[in-house]
Amino acid sequence: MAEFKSGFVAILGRTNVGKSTLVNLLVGEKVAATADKVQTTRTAIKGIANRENSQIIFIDTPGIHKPKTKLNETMVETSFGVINEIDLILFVIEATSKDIGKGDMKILEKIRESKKKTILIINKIDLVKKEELLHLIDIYQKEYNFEAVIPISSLKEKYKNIILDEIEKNLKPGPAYYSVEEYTDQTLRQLAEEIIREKALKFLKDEVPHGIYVEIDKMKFRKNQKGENLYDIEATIYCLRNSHKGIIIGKDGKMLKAIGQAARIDMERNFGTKVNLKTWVKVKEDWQDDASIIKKFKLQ
Ligand SMILES: Nc1nc2c(ncn2[C@@H]2O[C@H](COP(=O)(O)OP(=O)(O)OP(=O)(O)O)[C@@H](O)[C@H]2O)c(=O)[nH]1
Ligand SMILES: [Mg+2]
Repeated sequence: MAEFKSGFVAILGRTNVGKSTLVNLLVGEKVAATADKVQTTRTAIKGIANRENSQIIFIDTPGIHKPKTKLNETMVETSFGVINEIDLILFVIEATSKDIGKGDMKILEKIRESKKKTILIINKIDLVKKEELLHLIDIYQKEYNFEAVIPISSLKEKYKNIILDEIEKNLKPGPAYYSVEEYTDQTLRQLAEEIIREKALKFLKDEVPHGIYVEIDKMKFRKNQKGENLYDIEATIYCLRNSHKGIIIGKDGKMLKAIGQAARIDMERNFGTKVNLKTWVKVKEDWQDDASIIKKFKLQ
């Protein structure tokens, strides 16, 4: 029988290239929020893939970008901090890139410094022609000795095992660090926060979603009248300005209702229970520079 393997794998890349979408695909569960907006992921999140002969622990990281607030700085520090703790890197780039931009160059430098084994993932190949892809592969292969270069689309299930097999090849024998029933290190509270924030990102536009964070004020388990498992959850969505608060609540409370409903559906699927969700919106100016709040985004 093949020897059991395990290892920690960091997913690194610029913001919005599809890192969290990829982690969710590889794990087979939704562990990280995804959105068509930049800076969706705010801290390192673990997702676990349990296979017959291996356990792979993925660490999704905030996308690399130019920091403007303390929160942004912390996010980028967290991403690069993860490199020291892992066995393998998945460096995710976008197939639509014509060249190696500043952000990707910075990531390449950090990878070179670390000398870690790295697999280059070229994501979103559905958006380009094959010739463009070959050029990109060529220029990246000149920069680093990658263990493999895999062009994929994170939206397609068929790439899942191709990537997992390649990762498994590059791991060393080791034990399962987590119970095989687990697929993330996040608590239910953290998952609930992430799900609400994802829905807010989905429904809100412009700068509003970037200025929010979610806190679960209460999460209590009980049986309902039908004897079903149920969580009563109360959450607050914090935002930067009064005008944002109005937008998040929406006309006649419609926006907040839509966010809450979509979040509840996801939570019920994720938790396997009924969910009774109540949400509030509060203003907290400058929280993105408040050390006591952003400490929760730091690498633990
Ligand atoms: N067309 C296409 N879109 C994709 C693909 N993979 C991801 N996306 C989309 O790209 C957007 C960003 O995806 P995320 O997974 O949130 O990106 P991320 O790299 O985690 O972003 P940050 O957390 O901000 O760093 C979402 O709208 C995804 O649906 C792909 O293969 N093809
Ligand atoms: Mg992400």
